[in-house]
Amino acid sequence: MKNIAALLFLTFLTLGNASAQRENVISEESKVPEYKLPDVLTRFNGKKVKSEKVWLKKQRPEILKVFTNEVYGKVPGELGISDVKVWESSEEALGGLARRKQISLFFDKDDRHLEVNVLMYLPKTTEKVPVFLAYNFTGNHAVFNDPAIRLTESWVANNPSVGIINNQVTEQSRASAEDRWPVEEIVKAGYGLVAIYYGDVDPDKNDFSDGIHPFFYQQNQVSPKFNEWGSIAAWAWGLSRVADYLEQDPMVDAKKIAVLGHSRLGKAALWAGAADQRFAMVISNESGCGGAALSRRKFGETVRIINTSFPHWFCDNFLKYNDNEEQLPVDQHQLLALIAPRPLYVASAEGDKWADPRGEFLSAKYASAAYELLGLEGLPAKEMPGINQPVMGTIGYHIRTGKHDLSLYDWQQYIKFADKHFK
Ligand code: GTR
Repeated sequence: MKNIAALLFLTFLTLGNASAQRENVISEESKVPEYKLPDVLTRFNGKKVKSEKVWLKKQRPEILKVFTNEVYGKVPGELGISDVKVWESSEEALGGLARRKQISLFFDKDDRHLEVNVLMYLPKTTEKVPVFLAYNFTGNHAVFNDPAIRLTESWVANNPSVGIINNQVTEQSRASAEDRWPVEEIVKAGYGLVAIYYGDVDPDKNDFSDGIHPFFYQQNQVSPKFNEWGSIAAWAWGLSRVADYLEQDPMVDAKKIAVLGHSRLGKAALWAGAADQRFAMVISNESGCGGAALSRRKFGETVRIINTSFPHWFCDNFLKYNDNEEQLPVDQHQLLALIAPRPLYVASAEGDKWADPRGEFLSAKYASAAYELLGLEGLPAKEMPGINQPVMGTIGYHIRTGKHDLSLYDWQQYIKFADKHFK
């Protein structure tokens, strides 16, 4: 029952505002316009990138700057963790299989305070463990059926069918997203799961008076400047702050953090991985437009559609590219190239046309040039692999059967990919 309710809610989220604009949406390959992608190894001044040094010192920073100013927006200042509170820890989670730890990270500036709750399940070993770090959509209590998990007190989008009323969760909300988080499999495979709720950092609504954004406002400022961060960059910033904490946690191997996200949170994971090279692995689960998918294909969700449905996700400069993707100095394969040389996994689903699976695959394929320049195998597939036939080089990719979701199958591939690169 809970699952059906959660599915209806997600369908609502996905169809939401965008449905009105879907009439002209491209959903057949034959309708994709001709397009020319910027080459990953050609600089904006036209010169070719031929060495690792030029990639690292020139091309990578230049591409990063364009994504910062034109797409996601720059973080306007610095703010570290003011305080850490440990709520509880237990050696008896999952029937004694795992450690559970719940902490809060506090951020303070002037009279503003922000609290980010972190839930961790870790394998019980004396060694530091590699972890998957991932945002969830409705709070940590939704991730796993464990009465010890604190209910989030943050604003959450209403969904009465899982007990979210007046933007507050209730006991009924517990474990409502458990299908997405195979905690036991993750822990048994030797990985920790570090779960955070994205709304702790910035509630997902077109309102810049809440979350982290106002911490950096100058006098009388009420929203970020045209080249400053939208919500995706704020969520990415939050992932980096959690990484700051993980670097101090004696149980975690902070050199092995795989940052993972589904859908809009996949966009945030990719941007976090691009902007912060401490993330040793990046996993994009069906991140689509503004994530792994190529914008110039205009297949499924387009720049105009996403900017209209979610005006708060990107920086205001990104509006210039509504129906004007060709003028974007970059495309999303260059975002993926920014992850090099670190392992990157891009996943699609057959039933998730909105996210343009082929555009996600091609993006991963064209990002490979950066990996190859650095002496690594990029994506070991020239053509799109068949359904449920994952490929794994330093870039991994799969398209699975099923709908837009984060499934056990997806996790099984991510665990294999982590085994390949972390063990
Ligand atoms: C959709 C949006 C997508 C994707 C998805 C999600 O409505 O169009 O870009 O982010 O939401 O996050 O579930």
